[in-house]
Amino acid sequence: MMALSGRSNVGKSSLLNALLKASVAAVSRQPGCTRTIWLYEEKDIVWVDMPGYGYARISHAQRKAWQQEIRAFLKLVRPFVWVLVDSRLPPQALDLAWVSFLEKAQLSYGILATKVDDLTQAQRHYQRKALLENFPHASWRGFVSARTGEGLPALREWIQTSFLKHDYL
Ligand SMILES: Nc1nc2c(ncn2[C@@H]2O[C@H](COP(=O)(O)OP(=O)(O)O)[C@@H](O)[C@H]2O)c(=O)[nH]1
Ligand SMILES: [Mg+2]
Repeated sequence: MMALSGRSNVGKSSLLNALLKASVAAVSRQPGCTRTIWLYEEKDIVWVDMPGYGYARISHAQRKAWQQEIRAFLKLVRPFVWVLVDSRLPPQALDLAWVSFLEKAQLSYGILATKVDDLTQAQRHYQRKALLENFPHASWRGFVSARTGEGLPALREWIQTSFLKHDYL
């Protein structure tokens, strides 16, 4: 099982759509569109789409309730967790805080830097180094674009050759 986590609007639902090659996950320009935990079954993997963190326009109480639900779900079910970060931004405090929660809960995780179609080659080079420096304990790190499909073959390759063959399941 693999769960997609990350700030609202980082591209979780879009990436899931691109991976599953079907418009199954709700995608919206409006943050906070994914309002519950969704499960999608692929051949060997169950994918989890979840509400994002850090969306300011829902009530504090609602956000807190989602966060508690998500944390409880992850601790109980213990999926591999993908942390999606926006490749166009420097590392965000919320992302670093989320990773430290995952590490404390001893959940395995990987980093996917989204929307790489918006980066120049020089920016990719710079961001690649930043990802390694900021997330040294991630099982895997990669750039992806739901829009162009860039990075998806490498991601699938890692899932097939490392994840599914080892003891993450
Ligand atoms: N340029 C670019 N935009 C993207 C990409 N993936 C998603 N987006 C846009 O980012 C916004 C949020 O996407 P969504 O998948 O709903 O994010 P979520 O809130 O994390 O589930 C939408 O406007 C998407 O069109 C991508 O690969 N490249
Ligand atoms: Mg979503």
